[in-house]
Amino acid sequence: VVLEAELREAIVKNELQLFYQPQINLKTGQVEGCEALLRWFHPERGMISPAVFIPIAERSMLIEEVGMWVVQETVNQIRRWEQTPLAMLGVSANLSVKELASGRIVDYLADIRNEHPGIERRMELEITESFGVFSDKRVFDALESLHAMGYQLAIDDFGTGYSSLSYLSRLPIQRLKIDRSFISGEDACSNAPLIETIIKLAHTLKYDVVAEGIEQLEQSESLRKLDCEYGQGFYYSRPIPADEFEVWFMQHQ
Ligand code: G
Ligand code: G
Ligand code: NA
Ligand code: MN
Repeated sequence: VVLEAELREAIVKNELQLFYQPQINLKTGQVEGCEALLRWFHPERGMISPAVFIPIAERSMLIEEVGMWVVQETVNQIRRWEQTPLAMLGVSANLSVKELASGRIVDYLADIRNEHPGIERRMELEITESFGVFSDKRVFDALESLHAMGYQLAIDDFGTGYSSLSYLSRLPIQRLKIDRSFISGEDACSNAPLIETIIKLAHTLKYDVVAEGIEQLEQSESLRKLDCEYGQGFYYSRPIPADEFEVWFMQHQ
């Protein structure tokens, strides 16, 4: 309860910040996008992970405030990168299914698109797969609306949730992100046939694949051989602040 009240304050007091992690085209080695990952710099407790405070925000409508802040800041960053070499990057923001179910974020993203024409082609929205969420009609309708507006949609942490194949094939999405536990987890080696199957499944459904959690060159090479389109992970870069990301980007080119 304390943390929830403090989080509400944190938005106003500017304690939230987005970090960015590059997404690499595995065929060309080029950076084609980045994922925005939320950080909370608490004046006394230091940096708090979204893994800690997002679940707290999700227990109340506070998640809507957080989500709208994330969307606005992602747009601001895209605009700041206009007229720079980073202008071609797609930027992914994470959205909680709790927000999609309430629908307010959908209206917000409609307004954003009116205010910033074309922004929907630069912005991708990542939604984490979790038990049964895509069978919730409100969530499905929200995804349909965002898709109709032209936003790119991705299912995050794929393989750890339980989305049924029948729903998966009907989602208006463009990408699946394979959860990092398959790539860099303890069982990563024995997972190779599973990863291959996930990639084939995604391609059958006409979705692109992003592999998360790439920590070694060999992992990126085996994924490329399996026709995985994109990769993300500590091997390329950890999530870093925008200014550091710009430096990293210029050196990577
Ligand atoms: O960056 P990493 O530890 O730091 O992220 C931890 C978890 O928090 C991940 O599951 C990630 O998807 C989630 N997360 C990161 N940023 C955001 C965000 O802006 N919104 C939501 N809803 N989740 C986020
Ligand atoms: O749930 P989501 O996929 O959005 O979470 C991203 C999380 O994964 C962040 O916490 C980010 O810091 C973390 N992450 C990104 N790349 C790697 C990696 O190569 N290895 C590990 N262990 N974690 C990673
Ligand atoms: Na994500
Ligand atoms: Mn993920």
